[in-house]
Amino acid sequence: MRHTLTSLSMMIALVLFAAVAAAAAQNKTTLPKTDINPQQFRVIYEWNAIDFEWTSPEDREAYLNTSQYIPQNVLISGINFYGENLFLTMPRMLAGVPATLATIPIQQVNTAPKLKPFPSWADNAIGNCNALQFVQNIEIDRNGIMWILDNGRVGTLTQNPDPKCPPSIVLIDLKSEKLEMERIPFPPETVNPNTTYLNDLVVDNRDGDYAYITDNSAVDPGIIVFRRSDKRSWKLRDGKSMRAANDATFFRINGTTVNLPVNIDGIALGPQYVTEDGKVDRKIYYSPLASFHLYAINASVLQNESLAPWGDGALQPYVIDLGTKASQTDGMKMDSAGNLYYGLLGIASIAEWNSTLDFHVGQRTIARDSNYIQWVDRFTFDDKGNVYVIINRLYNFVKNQLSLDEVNYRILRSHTGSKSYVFGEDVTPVMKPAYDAATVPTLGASLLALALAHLLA
Ligand SMILES: *[C@@H]1O[C@H](CO)[C@@H](O)[C@H](O)[C@H]1NC(C)=O
Ligand SMILES: *[C@@H]1O[C@H](CO)[C@@H](O)[C@H](O)[C@H]1NC(C)=O
Ligand SMILES: *[C@@H]1O[C@H](CO)[C@@H](O)[C@H](O)[C@H]1NC(C)=O
Ligand SMILES: *[C@@H]1O[C@H](CO)[C@@H](O)[C@H](O)[C@H]1NC(C)=O
Ligand SMILES: *[C@@H]1O[C@H](CO)[C@@H](O)[C@H](O)[C@H]1NC(C)=O
Ligand SMILES: *[C@@H]1O[C@H](CO)[C@@H](O)[C@H](O)[C@H]1NC(C)=O
Ligand SMILES: CC(=O)N[C@H]1CO[C@H](CO)[C@@H](O)[C@@H]1O
Repeated sequence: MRHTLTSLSMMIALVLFAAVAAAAAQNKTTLPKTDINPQQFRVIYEWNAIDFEWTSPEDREAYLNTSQYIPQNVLISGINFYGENLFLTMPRMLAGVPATLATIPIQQVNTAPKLKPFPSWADNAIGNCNALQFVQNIEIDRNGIMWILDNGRVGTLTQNPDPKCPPSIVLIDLKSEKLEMERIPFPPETVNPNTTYLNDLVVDNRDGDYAYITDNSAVDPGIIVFRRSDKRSWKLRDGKSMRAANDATFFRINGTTVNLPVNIDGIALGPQYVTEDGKVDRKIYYSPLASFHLYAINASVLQNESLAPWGDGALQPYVIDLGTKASQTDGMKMDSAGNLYYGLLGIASIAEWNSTLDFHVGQRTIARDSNYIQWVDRFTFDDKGNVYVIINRLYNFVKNQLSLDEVNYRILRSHTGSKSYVFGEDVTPVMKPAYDAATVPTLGASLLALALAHLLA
């Protein structure tokens, strides 16, 4: 056995003071040393290759025989948490991925658990448009609704990507026994099934439930907004902040260099706040994979459907460039207090930003280790104050240089005391009267004075 419990519980010694200086040296981003509050990440699961809970051993053999299961082609990418389980996504970038969504127990039973397709094997059947085809990421909202992004198109890393089914949002009520899937296809005029790449999403449980979805399509990147109450969707574009930046497409990791000119990718949602005019708003944060910048935009702007027909540039007046990071980032996640967790791919690090502080000074590296932190893909929180991180060596996967003799996938965990942004506090708008409030007291007072004057007369 490669994986002993000793190696499992071994702490990664990766708290860094030196890394902060190194990160700062890469750019002008200053990370204040005094702010460092080290968090320790542990490896809780690790796999050389992903295997599944099969109906029978013959089933596994049949899948292997027919190349419906090719172990080196199964990459874990997304992660989420609900109840007793972690949910993992396996995007079908190559052939031989038998299921695209699966669970493992959150309670550790062994170090490399087999994945159980979710909701079932049948619900993961390729070519059946009532089943899941290509899932890169999911979100689970505060009401226990799972929001699944199904891109519909499989084989995205092959010569002939195949749009098997329409790109869709699939909803499952995790509180129900039956776990029925409600599939809501995107209209092709909003989301082109031949070119879209539904990458990641955040869910905003206000005013009819919104999802803000990153589409890192190579030809038409943007943010797709979906409103659950009336199932409407629209797409908003901004080339400047949503396309890959020329100076950020190369990734040098663990001796390997890859060129990934990938557009808008990670997305996060900030806490609710009251605006100057008394309304409630939130900030959406995003970054292309190939970019050193973090961008933000007000949710109220994305909710404005009438901006969609304006095309590229419509969002430009509203996009805020918060500044640069020390390296590129794939996934990111915000907690309910507005702390953003994100990876810094080129420097094998995990970083945190308290969004109440200026981005230039508020970032800090919380973990760095070139052996264990090899491509931070996605994050999630559980209900006990832990943050989980998927590490998947994506650079090896896309270069087809995976070795099944090594650990390729890990899940790290750290106790931070935080919970997901979906459980953030609800704030109420400040009610303001329709008339000019400032003049009313004056008017009232003078009327009263007038009345008194009459009484006294
Ligand atoms: C460093 O920061 C400058 C100014 O913010 C920015 O123009 C540049 O692209 C950044 N470069 C890197 C490598 O982060
Ligand atoms: C898989 O292939 C082997 C070798 O051809 C064969 O012996 C075996 O019966 C096959 N198994 C199944 C379940 O089809
Ligand atoms: C997608 O490609 C198919 C086949 O080439 C074509 O018939 C269809 O019109 C395309 N859809 C869109 C929305 O471009
Ligand atoms: C939506 O955008 C349009 C076009 O810029 C603008 O006229 C309108 O006021 C906006 N609506 C809201 C509710 O912000
Ligand atoms: C976004 O919201 C903030 C806070 O309410 C406000 O100050 C800012 O003007 C808004 N930005 C845009 C571009 O609407
Ligand atoms: C974030 O910064 C604010 C303002 O400095 C501070 O009150 C808050 O405690 C910080 N949050 C965390 C989790 O450090
Ligand atoms: C060149 C290089 O850094 N290679 C390392 C890649 O990662 C493996 C596993 O952590 C190391 O053993 C190599 O030394």
